[in-house]
Amino acid sequence: ERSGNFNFAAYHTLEEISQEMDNIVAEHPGLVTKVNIGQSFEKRPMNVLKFSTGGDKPAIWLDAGIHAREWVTQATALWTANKIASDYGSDPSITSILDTMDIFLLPVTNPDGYVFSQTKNRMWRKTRSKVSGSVCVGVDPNRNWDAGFGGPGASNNPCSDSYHGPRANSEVEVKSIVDFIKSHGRIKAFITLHSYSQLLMFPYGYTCAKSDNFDELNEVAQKAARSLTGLHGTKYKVGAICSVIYQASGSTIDWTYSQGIKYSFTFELRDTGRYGFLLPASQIIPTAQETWLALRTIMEHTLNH
Ligand code: ING
Ligand code: ZN
Repeated sequence: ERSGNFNFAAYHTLEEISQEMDNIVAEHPGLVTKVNIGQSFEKRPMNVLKFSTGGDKPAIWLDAGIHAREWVTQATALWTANKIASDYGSDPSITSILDTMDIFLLPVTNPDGYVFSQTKNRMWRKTRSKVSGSVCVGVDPNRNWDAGFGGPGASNNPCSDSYHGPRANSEVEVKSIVDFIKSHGRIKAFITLHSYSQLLMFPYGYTCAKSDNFDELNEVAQKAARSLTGLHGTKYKVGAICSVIYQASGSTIDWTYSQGIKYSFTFELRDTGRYGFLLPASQIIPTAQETWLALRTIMEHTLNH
């Protein structure tokens, strides 16, 4: 199947997503490559698309699907990959971003959970790792990072959907990203996609203290949300994780921020609860289109700072 025939307005199996990633690579040689950063608990590959015009440049990271059931995020990430690959060279914004920076895009951060949510339990959120001493399976990978690990807003009960795990980085999916980010060393922006609630957030989550560049992050995020809203009228709330939703420790962007990645953001995509995680497939493309305008705003700001 060619990328030109891929139906972005449908939810796909992990295998179909992997196949489409290969198609995007095949259709854009010299721009897109596939980088394996590790494997999941159940030994599925964690494949990242690298968009690069050559060499190793400072980079932007974008991931989706750390929570299995948030299907619009994996779908949006794949649409975005195709958008970046197709429009490089014709869209001035994408072109100037990629002339100076690389983009790394991981569409399915939690492949085991995604397969489980497709085949066994649509509402699955966590990883599928075995927890010793418990009948319950899986760890919340958005509580497993080494930033305020085990603090408020995470559970020590293995049966909870926000179980933080036995120790920071216990989840191989988290550890694989940690190792990649550390060894790369020049990630300038880190953006992670969740759903749902229509929020654009930045650090911190583990504490309600203000981050060093709070004013700058707030300004960028407000601008990004305005451009998103401009397309279809979708309204977003913007702010620090702790004030916009709740205190949550061990989450992704608190760790990336602690590593010096100043532009660390988390989206909660559509909707606000009418369909929730079961967002109709007819909303994938409009969601991806509007989200792209916000992503682009953040990337352009990163490029210019
Ligand atoms: N909500 C997020 C959660 O993990 C969140 C909210 C995002 C918390 C970023 C901390 C950091 O609870 C969903 N829907 O996953
Ligand atoms: Zn989530």
